Amino acid sequence: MIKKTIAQPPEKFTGIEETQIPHSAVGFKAIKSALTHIADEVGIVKGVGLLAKLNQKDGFDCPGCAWPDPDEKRSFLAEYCENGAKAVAEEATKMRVSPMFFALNSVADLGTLSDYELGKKGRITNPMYLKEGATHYEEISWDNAFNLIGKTLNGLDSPDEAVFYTSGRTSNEAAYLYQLFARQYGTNNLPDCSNMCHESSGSALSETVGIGKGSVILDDFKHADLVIVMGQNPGTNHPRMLTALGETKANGGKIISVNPLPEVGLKNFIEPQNPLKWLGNGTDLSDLFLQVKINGDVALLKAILLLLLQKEQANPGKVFDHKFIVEQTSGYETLIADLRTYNLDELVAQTGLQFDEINEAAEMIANNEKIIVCWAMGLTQHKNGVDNIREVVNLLLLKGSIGKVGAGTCPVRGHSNVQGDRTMGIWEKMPEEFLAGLDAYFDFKSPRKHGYDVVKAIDAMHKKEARFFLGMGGNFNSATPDTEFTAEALRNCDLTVHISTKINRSHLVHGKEALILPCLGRTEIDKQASGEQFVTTENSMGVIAQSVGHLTPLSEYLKSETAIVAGIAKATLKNTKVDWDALAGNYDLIRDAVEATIPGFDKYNERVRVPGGFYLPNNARDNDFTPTHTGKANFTINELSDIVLDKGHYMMMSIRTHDQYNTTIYGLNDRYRGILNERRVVFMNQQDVDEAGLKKNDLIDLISHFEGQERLAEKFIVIPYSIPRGCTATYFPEANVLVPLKSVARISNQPTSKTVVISVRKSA
Ligand SMILES: Nc1nc2c(c(=O)[nH]1)N[C@H]1C(S)=C(S)[C@@H](COP(=O)(O)OP(=O)(O)OC[C@H]3O[C@@H](n4cnc5c(=O)[nH]c(N)nc54)[C@H](O)[C@@H]3O)O[C@H]1N2
Ligand SMILES: Nc1nc2c(c(=O)[nH]1)N[C@H]1C(S)=C(S)[C@@H](COP(=O)(O)OP(=O)(O)OC[C@H]3O[C@@H](n4cnc5c(=O)[nH]c(N)nc54)[C@H](O)[C@@H]3O)O[C@H]1N2
Ligand SMILES: [Mo]
Repeated sequence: MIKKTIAQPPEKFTGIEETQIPHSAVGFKAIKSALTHIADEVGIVKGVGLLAKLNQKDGFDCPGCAWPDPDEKRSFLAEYCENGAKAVAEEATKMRVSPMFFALNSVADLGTLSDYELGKKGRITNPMYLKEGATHYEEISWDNAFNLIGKTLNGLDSPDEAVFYTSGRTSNEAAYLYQLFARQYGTNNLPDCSNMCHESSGSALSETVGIGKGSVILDDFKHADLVIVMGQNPGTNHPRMLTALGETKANGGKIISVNPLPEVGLKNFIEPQNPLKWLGNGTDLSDLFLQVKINGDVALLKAILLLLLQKEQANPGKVFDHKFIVEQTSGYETLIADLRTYNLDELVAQTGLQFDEINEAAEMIANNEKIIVCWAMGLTQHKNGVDNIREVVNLLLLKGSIGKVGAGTCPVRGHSNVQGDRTMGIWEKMPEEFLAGLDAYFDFKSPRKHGYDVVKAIDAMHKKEARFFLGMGGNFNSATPDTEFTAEALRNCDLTVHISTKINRSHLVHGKEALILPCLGRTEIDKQASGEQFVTTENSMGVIAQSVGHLTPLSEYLKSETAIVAGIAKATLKNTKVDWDALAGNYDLIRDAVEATIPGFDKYNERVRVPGGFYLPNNARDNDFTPTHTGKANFTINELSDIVLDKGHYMMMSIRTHDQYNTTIYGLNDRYRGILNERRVVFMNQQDVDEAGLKKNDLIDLISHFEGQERLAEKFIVIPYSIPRGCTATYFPEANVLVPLKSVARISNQPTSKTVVISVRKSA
């Protein structure tokens, strides 16, 4: 087994405490927690002023999740949530990581800190450089940093030896320039966090309904008869979604949640807007909770489809929308023929649920027409992640529940601009139409060979077929699977560069040489040659809106992401016809280029200046499925999960706590699951704990098994929890070392962070 290095967070035990799992999400405690983080990190006066600008039409887009803001009036308290406030606190912190800090702390010293401790050191103030063989980062000028990058890139044998990663906080303007630079340099190696996030959704939705994005808008939640929330924990990861679910309920709609865990946010919710309600009982959300086994969703959906078919036969024309099926879809007969080959009892057994529960869900679906299905990582991060979503689409198409008010697909995005970055061309395989548009406008020829996604990029760096890594945000070392393998891949590079706001583990796992380039955050004023700039983002429902920073930048040495890309491009590209200074000096010019090269951005500069922004076109929302390969919405045939657990093996999902933003650890509590002050825990079913001869709070090692290989993560505290037999849960990124790089979803090549087969043993 591979040796543990500083690529993994150290095993620091912080003194676990348990607390009662709360009855409701949000409410008074959430507001208190938000304000505590703001007061501690930013200071209360500045912090509250900042929150007043969060998600307001003249303010900045929350750097937290991609959940949309209401189109209509926005209330002061409602438009941010506890975790949005934490995201702001994290960025606007008073703490600084200066050149002095790096002089005092070697890379090895920093490696002994936990991710939580690293993050709390504060914002990076100056560009930093790690010489070959050096132990400490030292200050470097921007010009020297850009020249080093240019020299390294120009020294590679082929542009395909460079990898340009993007995390999803990058604005549309910076993302557009970044992909333009990568393509002018000569590669499509543009992997992004989306490869690990909603890639399965994009693959499934493009094929079935002709657009890789969701079809609903926020208002649809007010009109839905039924919302099904699958594999998602909105109470923690998209708290403002609870308001939308509350509206569904207030208007008489019903909610089904499908999750291996009884997540608090899906049970009950206390509105933050109305202080009079803070101490009340809140709104009950889920009408039916299906505690499915990890990876049991295809079986569950197939069982539901089979039951719907039976109900349709008993009551012809009452369950399926035949008009929609005939006019708008392709593959109905094949789907029905395939469904009939399944045995209901076998399907039910794979879900871990009772027949009656599934039948109740099928009844609710049969009796309602306007259905929204929401999902996130619980469906996408599996070997059959694409199948999960295609099966969701099968259900919606049978009901005609797409392309009309109150109905449709709702993949809930993660990073606040991950969807926009894709729209801007951050993808290793952008279609010909996009590339041709870029070529025509900028008068060059972009490469056509597909680039590396995240998994392929790691593999290429590991094989030394790629030797340069640039991260536009993110934390590549810690967010990706197979931590020690990925770390070796990064260490194989000649140069690793990170454009970051805060210090993270990827800065410590470096190539021969390394750079950290500090950038402005969304909360800060972005002043360029033509004056103060705003940037734009796209939320989960396709709204493009502006985001304006309000704080004075924390250091005079910070540059905007756009300016950094322009600096790198100028130092690298010899024959570019692009006026990089002009674009970086006035973001309106970037938006003009976007308008000219990407459909849906007509009058971009004008429309984005209207408060609230504008919607991008969405064929599925408009009930038009002609962009698919058949010209219709496609039913698909999907296979059941073929993973069979050996005796003593468990399925492990790696999930987020309530106090983290991906690899950024805000705090050590997972309040909604009753765990305080500790991250190294493993949730197990009580009967599994008993059968394994373990007890609560025992320390165990986790060993993952994949194609005859084993991977080890030591010392996790056993927590008996309400989770189906054979299922376990750990936190990301501590458990990433267990996720094998080659364990990926079919078609989308997305890492299977939620289907990891493990065994356990008592720690020595
Ligand atoms: N505060 C905060 N907000 C965030 C983030 C954050 O880290 N912190 N991250 C952002 C990002 S990038 C993303 S992608 C989203 C992530 O948002 P989520 O997808 O909600 O995040 P996860 O914690 O990965 O939770 C997945 C949920 O799926 C369930 N699940 C796991 N496996 C299965 C399964 O096989 N079937 C079913 N039905 N359910 C399953 C888990 O129990 C869990 O409730 O949140 C975004 N917002
Ligand atoms: N095991 C497991 N692994 C997972 C997941 C899982 O559920 N389980 N989820 C996956 C998912 S859904 C995702 S999206 C990825 C996330 O992968 P990434 O996006 O790569 O990771 P983050 O932790 O969000 O990145 C945090 C870093 O971004 C930098 N940063 C923050 N704000 C800014 C900014 O405004 N500009 C710039 N340039 N930098 C900034 C900071 O330095 C911070 O340390 O992880 C994936 N990995
Ligand atoms: Mo994500």
